[in-house]
Formats: sequence, structure tokens, C-alpha cells
Amino acid sequence: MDLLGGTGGPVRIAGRELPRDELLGRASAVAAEIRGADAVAVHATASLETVAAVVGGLLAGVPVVPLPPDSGPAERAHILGDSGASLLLAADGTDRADGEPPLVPVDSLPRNGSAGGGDVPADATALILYTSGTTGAPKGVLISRGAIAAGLDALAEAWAWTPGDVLVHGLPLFHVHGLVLGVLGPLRVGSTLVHTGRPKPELYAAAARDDGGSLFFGVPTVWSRTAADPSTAEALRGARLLVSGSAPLPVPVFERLSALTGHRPVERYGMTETLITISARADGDRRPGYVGTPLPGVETRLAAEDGSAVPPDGETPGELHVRAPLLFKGYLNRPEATAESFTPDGWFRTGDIATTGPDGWHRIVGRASTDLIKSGGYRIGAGEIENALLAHPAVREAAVVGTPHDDLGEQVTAYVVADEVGEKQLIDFVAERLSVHKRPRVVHLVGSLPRNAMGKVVKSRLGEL
Ligand code: MCA
Ligand code: AMP
Repeated sequence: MDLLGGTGGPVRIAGRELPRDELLGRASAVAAEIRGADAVAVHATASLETVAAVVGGLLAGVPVVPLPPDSGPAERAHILGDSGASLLLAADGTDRADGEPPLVPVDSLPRNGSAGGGDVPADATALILYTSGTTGAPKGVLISRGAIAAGLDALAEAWAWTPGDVLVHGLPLFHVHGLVLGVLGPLRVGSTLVHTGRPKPELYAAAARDDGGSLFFGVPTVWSRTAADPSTAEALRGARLLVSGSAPLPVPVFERLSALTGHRPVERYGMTETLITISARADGDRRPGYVGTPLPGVETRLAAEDGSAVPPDGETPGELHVRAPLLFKGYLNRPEATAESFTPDGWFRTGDIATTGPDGWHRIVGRASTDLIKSGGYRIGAGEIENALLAHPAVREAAVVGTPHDDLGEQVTAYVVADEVGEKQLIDFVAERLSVHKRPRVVHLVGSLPRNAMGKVVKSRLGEL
């Protein structure tokens, strides 16, 4: 199946630009180099090399595993080992640790590859995205070409996204938001992409002024920083659509952004496992605190803790279940985890608590587990951070939770029982082993952790310490 359109506007990333045909030429060279591999890893910096590498994987029909470029050795080794990636795609000269797969220098390959990838079936895995669960190391989410195509077409319809749009964002290229929506989206739709390198409000404002930016993607932290800077926000008045997702957009940020930019932002909801399932529409209402209605092809329902149906009365919360052609194929190497994430009658359990109104509008009101933290739009598993802290020789016990944070939504907060070690040392210790964004922002050194009669840490009582 053809996942990407053959024509369209240029791709610019952090100031470097390639016309569409040149980008496809580079991607074809990558495809020729990797054809036949079981999976390839991409050192996913915000760069044209990352885009050429990912598109090369798609052309060759080889699953692509984006590696967060700041991930420390433990996380990187886990992703490379678990995914079985046999090649590492990166710009020439990128550092590679001993034992890592051989490097394919995507920017210095001979340009004689043919773009034809043959007819890759829709159920073939396009991407393996690593994402955190409540416990243990991140799991590889298998995303098919068909899911990406269906997910992007549903968004194009809902947002009236056309080749005439200039998409602007600066999100990381190793998650669904920045990579699937933010890179494969414009490549499929045919619109121009201006990636600002980092998701900074002043860079979004410059792209609105200088590049005709029409469609803007951000996580709530980006919109909250934009709303706090009136001249920057006002530069977005000429845009067509501002879209927020990956975490809840606070109502005051919605209101302030609307007042400053003249645009009521479109909020949408999704997960790595499901892609985007619910959204407000370009031609419809946008309500602060609500994520919209299900996209075409998506069915939703709410379930009480005992599994019984929750009425769509706009008030009663229940766990959100979804069913759609854009769901993932499963977690790599983890059949039990895959099975557990579906109900016996085949609905995906999101773990998010929602309400639904009779008009189909959904509101996300919380999460079933306190062990998944959303900080700056990044999903972070408490268990992974606890294990990283426990690897420090001075740490005896550790418990990690998300605590409210004005800028990030939630921040990673750790309670640690340890001998002779400082908070900063522990923060740096995690930052060196895992992706830097997973580091605790706050560490409380405490004498003991609150436990119940079974010896399990009672996280709801950590705040009392
Ligand atoms: C700080 N730094 C450190 C340390 N502390 N480096 C080493 N050791 C330390 N102890 C450095 C970092 O490397 C970085 O450097 C700088 O300090 C700041 O880092 P960071 O914490 O990342 O910055 P921030 O400003 O706090 O980040 C806010 C952010 C970011 C920009 C909004 O959180 C972000 O990009 N979020 C997007 C997440 C996302 O895309 N999620 C989508 C998931 P330097 O500046 O040099 O880099 S997909 C999803 O959720 C679904 C499908 C959906 O619905 O979309
Ligand atoms: P990830 O797998 O990183 O994509 O994280 C998915 C999670 O992000 C979901 O399960 C939600 O908890 C959260 N999320 C995404 N979009 C929204 C939104 N618009 N409002 C509230 N939570 C969101």
C-alpha cells in the first residue's frame, strides 16, 4: 500500500530544507541499503536525516525503531536489544557504543537506490515505538502501515488538512505526536512541513510570520508557554488551526490562547497504542476541557470498574475503551501484556478515565493508575524511574509519583530512602541512564516510605511525608 504521497511541499527541519523529490531520493538510497533487514533503529534527532531514515524504512517495508537521541545507555540498550534492530541509521559520524548495530550513514549514501519498495501489505509493521507502562522497561508498540494511513486520513478529514497547509511544530521525532502526525502527516497529505527544531513559542511565532504557517501542533506545555507571552501568541492570529494534544490542555490556557490568538484551539486525544481517536473538528465546536468526538471509524465506550457499561450522561466517569482500525498490532515480545490490554470482547483499555455526553463529546478526567505520569506531554512510567533510582548503590527504597506542575502538567517526583547521597546526584544519575526528560525534577530524601499491612508502598500517602 502507498503510505506516503509522491508529491507535496518541502520539508524544513531546524532551518535546513529539502524539496519533496530530493527527500524521497535520499529515502530511496536508505531503502536500498536496508532492504531485507528485520528492523532498523533510527537515532531520532530533529533532523532531515531522521526523516530520510524513517521514510527509507517505510519504502523498504522494514520496521523502524526511533531511538530518543538523549536516551542514556540503559534505555538505549533495552530498545536496541528488545527490538532486534540490526542496523543503526544516523547522520555520518554519529557516536555508536560498542556492541550496537552497524551504522548506516543516511546523509552519505550513494543515490542509485530505486524508490520502489514493492507492494508492502497494510498489516506490515511500519514503526516500533517504545513507550512506558506502569512497571518495568518500556514496551515496543507495533504500529502497522494501515493504522497510520487510517489515522492520518481521519485527522485530515477532521481538521480539513490539505496540501495547501503549512504545518509548523517542533516536537520530538520519536513519538506519535511529532513523528506520525508531525512528519508522516504532511508527507501523506502533501502539505509543507516547517519543523522548528525545538517546540519554542518564539520559533512558532517566527514560522507564522515568515513561512505562512497555517496548522500548528503543540503539547499543552508549549501552549501554556505561548499563552504566557502575548506578543508571541498574537503572531499566531493568521494561522488556520492550533491543535493541542498528548496531555490535558488546562482550561485557563485554552481561554487565554483563544483571547490572544483569536483561535479556539482544537484539542485531540490519543495514545501510542491507538493513534489519535478523539478530536474536535475544524468545522465544529471546540470546548475547553473536552477532547471532542470520536474520529471517523472509531468507536468508544465507558466501563465501570466491574466492567459494566457506564451511561453517556456527561457526568459518570468510566474507563475509556476504544475499537478502531487504527489500533496497534500488539506489544513486541509481550503477548501477555497485549492480551491484558484488551477486554475479552476485543476493546482496547486505554487506562484513561473519561465521561461522554449524549452528544458524543468526551472529557478525560484522569487515569486509572497513578503509576503513569504525563510530564510535558511525555508518558513516563513510575516503575522505570524507581528501578533506575534503585540501581544507585546508596538507594535503599524509592517511590515515584507525578505531582502537579504549572508548566509541565505533572512533574516526576521521587521519594527516596538512601544513605549519604544528594538530591541532585540522584537526578543526574537517572538523567544519565534514561532519557533526560524522564529524570525526577524533585527528589525528597525520607527516612521511610509509607507501607500497608502487605508491605506495599501506599503512594497516596507520600505527600504527607
Ligand atoms: C536538564 N537537562 C539535563 C539535565 N537536566 N541534561 C542532563 N542532565 C540533567 N540532569 C537538559 C536537557 O537535556 C535539555 O537540553 C534541557 O536541559 C531541558 O530539557 P527538558 O526537560 O526536555 O526541557 P523542557 O523545557 O522542560 O521540556 C518541555 C517540552 C518537552 C519542550 C514541552 O517536554 C517536550 O518536548 N515534550 C513533548 C513530548 C511529546 O512529544 N509527547 C508526545 C507523546 P537541550 O535543551 O539541549 O535539549 S505521543 C502522545 O502522547 C500521543 C499519541 C498523543 O496524544 O500525542
Ligand atoms: P502516549 O502513549 O505518550 O501517547 O500517552 C497517551 C496518554 O496521553 C493517554 O493515555 C492520555 O492519558 C494522555 N493524553 C493524550 N492526549 C490527551 C488529551 N488531549 N487530554 C488528556 N490526556 C491526553
